[in-house]
Amino acid sequence: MKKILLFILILCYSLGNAQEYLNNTTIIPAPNFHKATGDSIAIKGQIKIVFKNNKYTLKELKTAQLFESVINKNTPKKKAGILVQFTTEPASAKEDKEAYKINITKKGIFVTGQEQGLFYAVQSLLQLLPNNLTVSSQIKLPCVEIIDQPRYPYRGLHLDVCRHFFSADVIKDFIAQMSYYKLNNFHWHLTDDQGWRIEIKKYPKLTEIGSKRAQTLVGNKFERFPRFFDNIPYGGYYTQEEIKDVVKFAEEHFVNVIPEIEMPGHASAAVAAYPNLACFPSTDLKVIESWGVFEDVFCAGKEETFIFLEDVLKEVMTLFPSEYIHIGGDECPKSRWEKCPNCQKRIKDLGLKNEHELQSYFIKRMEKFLNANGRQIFGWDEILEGGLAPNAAVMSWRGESGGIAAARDKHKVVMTPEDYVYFDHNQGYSLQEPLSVGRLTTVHEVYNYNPTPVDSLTIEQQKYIHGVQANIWSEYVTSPAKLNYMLYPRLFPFAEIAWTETKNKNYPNLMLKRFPHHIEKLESQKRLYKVPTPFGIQDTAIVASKYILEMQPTIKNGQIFYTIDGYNPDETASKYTKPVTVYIPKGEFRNIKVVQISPSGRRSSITTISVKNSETQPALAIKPTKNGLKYSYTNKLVQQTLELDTIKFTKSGIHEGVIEMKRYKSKENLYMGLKFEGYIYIPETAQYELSTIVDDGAKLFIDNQLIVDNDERHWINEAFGAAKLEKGFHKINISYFDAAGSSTLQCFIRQEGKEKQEISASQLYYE
Ligand code: NAG
Repeated sequence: MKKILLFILILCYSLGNAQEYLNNTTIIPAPNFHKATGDSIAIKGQIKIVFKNNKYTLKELKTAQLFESVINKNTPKKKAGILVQFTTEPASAKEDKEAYKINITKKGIFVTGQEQGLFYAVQSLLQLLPNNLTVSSQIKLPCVEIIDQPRYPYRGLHLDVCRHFFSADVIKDFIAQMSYYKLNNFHWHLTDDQGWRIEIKKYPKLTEIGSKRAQTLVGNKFERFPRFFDNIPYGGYYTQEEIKDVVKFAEEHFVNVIPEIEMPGHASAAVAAYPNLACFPSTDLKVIESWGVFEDVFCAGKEETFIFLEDVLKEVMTLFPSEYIHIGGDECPKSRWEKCPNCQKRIKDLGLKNEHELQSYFIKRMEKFLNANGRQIFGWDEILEGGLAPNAAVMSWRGESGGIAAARDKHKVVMTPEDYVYFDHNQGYSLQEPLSVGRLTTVHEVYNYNPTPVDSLTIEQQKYIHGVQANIWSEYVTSPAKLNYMLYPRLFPFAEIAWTETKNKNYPNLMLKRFPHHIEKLESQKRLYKVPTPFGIQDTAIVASKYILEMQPTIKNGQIFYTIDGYNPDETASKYTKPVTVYIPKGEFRNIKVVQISPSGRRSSITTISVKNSETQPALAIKPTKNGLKYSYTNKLVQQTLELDTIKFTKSGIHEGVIEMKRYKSKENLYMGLKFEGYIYIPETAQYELSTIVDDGAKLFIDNQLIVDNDERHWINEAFGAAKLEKGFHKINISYFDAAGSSTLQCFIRQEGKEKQEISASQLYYE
């Protein structure tokens, strides 16, 4: 009995502890064990780190000096009188080389780990220091015990430098930022249709011709705003010297650099430089000036293609020590191969079934070459089509299905699904965001993503999930400032899902304790970031007679303002200091709008909470049909129609974004469609313009009449339609088709002469 009691006591203690244990930390990603005593230690002067038994490597010494220099720069020029001791551990196959321990007591700071572990320990120590250090009488550190190691061995960030180029200095800064948040793989996307960015000595035209384009598309691929070309030549590439320097810098930060040389698709820049590598050589081949998928790919029939690529990879291997080389493999149209006599001959000679098998042949051949040189390949999940190369590792970007299939097949997998970890997507409603590729990926969505698909894989298969990677594609990322904006703050939840065990994640703690600390640091560095929305609210629509507005800032000294008059809030609006009750008289509705403003005057997206009391419908309400709002999907491959669950709109508001038909993932098939039916309320009889943005095709019907047709164009596009609509309810019906397996549909409406509005979750009502 006593034992049971004791067990219950321990259980209660540890459960309580699990929630509380992070309260005092400022570390991102959250350490996997963290215990604070509540005391602190004051560093009142200069420190000198001692290595136990005087054992250390040069890298370990550098790590120690990094910490020393930050402390000693900011403390008086006298001895601190505390012990700072590093204990180095020799590399061992048993222990995780990235693990570390920190013990801060009243006596001093004690750190243990192998080379990389020590480096991460110092990143944690740096994050425990107050921001805005200046020389003062002392620096305080909390007394804590930390025992930490990563959940995944692969924690990556990808950057596309082809659509827009970033200098070697920007790349180094990017890598330094990564390592501060304990990310360890930088995937450098070096070649694409819009530019070849790596010097290859044997093929100088790759950079002479391939790194330059005549002009660039301004504005979006779709026609929300006018689109035009800027008529300004654009270019840039890294010399081999610069690359060596970046790789060395990354090594010092324990970041492995994985170069990507795209093949067989996304190769327009290469074939513009060397037209003989295309199926149909022509002087018309040029470096592409807009975005999308293009048809002139590497010819898979000619031997010279393979000779060229092997030569390129030989030089790449001398520059990058990484075990893995990324060979791309995504989005390769087969239209040229279908007509190319060389490709068709190869298909025939090898007895291949089709062009997919030809692509598979291509990848396998490149893998063989790289394997023979002691390297392994990474490819996007399209490399599964037509048969996976024997040792290839897969990056699953079109949802998780590719990764699941590869893991079941015992291949290494890195999860990088576009729905959760594409940092080129919007961070808020598109009309409040700078131009981007579209879609919506919020901090909350990133944080909720679990890279291991526990329901689809056995424990044994789960071991093949090596980690997770966030991708930044740069079609619309035109400057280093915008790069930071897209990265922050999403990097924070991302680092945590990559490092911290699921059971140790704590969303309120991240948002309320650690976001403010790290965002303050960004402010002090004058680094651009997206201001997060306050904690506790989200875009939603509910039916009620009163609403209690209760929220907390997610940035230090963040001010929150709100309106109930429908206007967008700014500093002139009501300032939020404590919970506010908003009453809604019968028959009326209120749109409560909230904004958070940083001390430097930067602002978050506006959150809208629509509350209605009674049956009166506000403008643009979408009401469920008799059976609720229905989503169904058709599966193009097997020609069947399945009905999904009726979507119910609950108080918490299950939809954060636009009428989202993303989030539905077809597990096995890549082609799918979705249908949506409901009613839209039109407040005034007038002429309306409607539009939809989707990747790839959509049709919007009002009262059974086709109004908007996006066609089945590939790539995100916006299509328009117009209709005269009478005041009152109209049936709205949208169906869409998506080739990649997951997508977002956005719908807009504009009354003639008025502002365009997104038909969004805040206009969706449930009964
Ligand atoms: C995909 C493309 C990429 C593009 C991006 C935009 C992959 C693997 N391929 O269509 O070239 O820049 O998405 O989000 O992501």
